[in-house]
Amino acid sequence: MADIYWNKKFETATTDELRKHQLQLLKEKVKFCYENTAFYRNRLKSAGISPSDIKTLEDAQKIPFTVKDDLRDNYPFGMLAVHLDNIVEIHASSGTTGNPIVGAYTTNDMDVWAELMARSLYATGVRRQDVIHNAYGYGLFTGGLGFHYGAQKIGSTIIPVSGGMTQRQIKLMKDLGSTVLCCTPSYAIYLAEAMNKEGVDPRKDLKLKIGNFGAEPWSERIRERIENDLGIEAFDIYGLTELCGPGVSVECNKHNGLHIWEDHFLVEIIDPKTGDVLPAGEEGELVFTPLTKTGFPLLRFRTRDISVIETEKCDCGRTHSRMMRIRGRSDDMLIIRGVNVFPSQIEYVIMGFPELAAQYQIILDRPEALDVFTIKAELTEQTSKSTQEELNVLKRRIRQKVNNITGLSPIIELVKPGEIPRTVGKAKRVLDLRSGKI
Ligand code: DLL
Repeated sequence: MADIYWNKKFETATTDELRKHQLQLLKEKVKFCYENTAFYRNRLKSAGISPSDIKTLEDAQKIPFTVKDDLRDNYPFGMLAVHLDNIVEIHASSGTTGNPIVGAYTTNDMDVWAELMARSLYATGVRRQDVIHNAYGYGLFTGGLGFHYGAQKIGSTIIPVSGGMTQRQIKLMKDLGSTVLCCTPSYAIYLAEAMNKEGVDPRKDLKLKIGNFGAEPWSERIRERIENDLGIEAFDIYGLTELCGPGVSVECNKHNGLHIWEDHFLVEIIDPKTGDVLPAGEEGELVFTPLTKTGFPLLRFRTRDISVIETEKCDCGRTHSRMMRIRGRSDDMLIIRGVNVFPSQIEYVIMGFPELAAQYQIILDRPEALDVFTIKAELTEQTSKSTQEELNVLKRRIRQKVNNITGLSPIIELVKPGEIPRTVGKAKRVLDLRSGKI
């Protein structure tokens, strides 16, 4: 049993031990932020809080939230708590608008990140003897190097293939005997399609057994497709540049949520509208306070990611709280003719149709007063040979299913296999052409 944990002491600590440990770190972190960053000193002062006011974990709720715009406004180094000389690596995520979000790491931050990635990979069954095909992008994006550092800490063999050149990726997986695939879930689907086209049977021709997928929302149905098409067990892994990159939480082989490494992160779930803290089991926005970060510390960082926290112990023996699969981002939520729709709801419907491939796009436009909502979905090779009448029936069934979930009746456009552009990194599923129109 001990063999399933990378760090048994922390992964199975009692809740009491964990909370005590968190409180100690929280007190130190608030004091550290207050003393070392003008940003937090001002924030805490204007909220009338001094570090000595933090006496319990609940006292964290007195601290104002930090939001993405705070990071953008203080770009690039305004929130550093150490001299730049102590920063040994910098990553960034592009975001959608304005300045990128920068993650700056001290040596200590790098050690913690590698430890958490090793712990995460280990929880999914990765061991020293594994060969890891790492198709996350290397560079400013935290995916490539985050997995790299974790794999090296375990002592596995890492293939830093990065994104792109899909045919070569398949050849390398075959020739080098890769046992673990790490990439975005949308790229895993793309790889599976490409293998199919080239006549490569992953079950016969490859040694893959584990997949570590994250960096974008994906659904249970995508998991089923990936597991089925690649013959592997697929794990969900979560993280963000602001906190370290991947390695904040991961699924174990029970697949009932992602264990948040609570000895390094204090997690809260809030109502995104009111900011009120919600109890376990309720859906809301994830808020994290990294407890061990030193270069770029954050207090109560609002992620905009929507999830649910469960606190009861998992059958794997790990005691840390679990976050359920990310439902979407609060800023991803689409308002279509006044109705709130998450792209994940559409994905759920599309993935339920075996007649469709796993590629789709949501297109929103407003040529006149009303929103026009179109779902473009790709047919499989087989169904692309259907008659127009069969396709019309299929369209009606898809429209009905979307209507059952959202109350909206989109235009369904069915396109030939391969017509929707593929991405090697995060998928772009929504095309919103409405901005600036009426
Ligand atoms: O995407 C870090 C990462 C790399 C995680 C590789 C997992 C694997 P950012 O580019 O800063 O960092 O984007 C972070 O991506 O706030 C979520 O909205 C989304 N995201 C990350 N992991 C998941 C996941 C990396 N497992 C943003 N499920 C986050 C759903 C995810 N969304």
